Amino acid sequence: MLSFSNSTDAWWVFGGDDSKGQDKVKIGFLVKQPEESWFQDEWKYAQQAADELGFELIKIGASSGEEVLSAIDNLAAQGAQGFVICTPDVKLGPAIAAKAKLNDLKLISVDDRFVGSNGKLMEDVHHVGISAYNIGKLSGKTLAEQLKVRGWDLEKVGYLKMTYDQLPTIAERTYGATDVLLDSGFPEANVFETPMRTLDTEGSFDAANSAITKNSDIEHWLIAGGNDVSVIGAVRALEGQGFNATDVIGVGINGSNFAINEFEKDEATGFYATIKLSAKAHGYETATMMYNWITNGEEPPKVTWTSGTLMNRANYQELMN
Ligand code: FCA
Repeated sequence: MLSFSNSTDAWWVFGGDDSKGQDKVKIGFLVKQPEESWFQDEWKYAQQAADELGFELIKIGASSGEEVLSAIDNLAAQGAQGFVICTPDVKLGPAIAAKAKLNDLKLISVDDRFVGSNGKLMEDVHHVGISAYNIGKLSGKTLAEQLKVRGWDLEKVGYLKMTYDQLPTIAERTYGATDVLLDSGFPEANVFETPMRTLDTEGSFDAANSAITKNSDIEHWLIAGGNDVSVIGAVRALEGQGFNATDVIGVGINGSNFAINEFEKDEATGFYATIKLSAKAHGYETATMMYNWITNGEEPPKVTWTSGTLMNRANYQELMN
């Protein structure tokens, strides 16, 4: 019993079972930076799970504590049974967990693990995250190998370590990269700690700009950061000061559209490679875990760690799907 409405270009279903709509499983998926392509990918894959399993996915961008807490109330009011969240601030963990409990909503954190009021990770909240230190090491290994290929005089090479230490998963990534680079013989004196005020391209651009200006004797640059935007901003800052692909090796993490855009440019940029993470595991699988938990009482593992793969101009097309 379907009728088509020309005016809205939509299909309307009549005579359906009303109670069905109410019984439908509803799952929220909250992300801290909806403008970042990583989170758009997570949503895309979560939606794929929703379409396959027949639940309703409620996507919410929440970039402050206030937004997160009111979104949780809102989900409860809409009759959702659970949500997956990448929080805008890991210290909101206790407040988010309390609000979820109060509203009888199941909770899985993704990407950024909650930190309790005692400063420790909240291990009782189910979590899916990346093996941050190991992924950072892969980024450092890539930098070290490419540095050898270039054969630069190490005295003239600066390393922009783009940091954002308030987020543990990001800190572990940059530490992993730096440890491998130093182990490979890179001089400690040429490591430039470059703290970003915000975890986005602008934050990276601003932080890198001041580091580059202060070190005008440097001729070649390496860049590592916790994610792609942390490296892309620095690549743009270096371009602005006359350094291009021949003198810059930047390695990001995420491997979503921001990185692909770099690889698709006709001319190579200083964004040499990225470590591609599995947005599918973080979107499709977290949403599926939540669905199985709600519908079959199947509790997900307390913690799941995912890995990454090196992606560059040579293999990105193959790895895209
Ligand atoms: C954090 C970062 C994202 C992504 C994710 C796996 O949330 O901010 O860019 O790397 O971890």
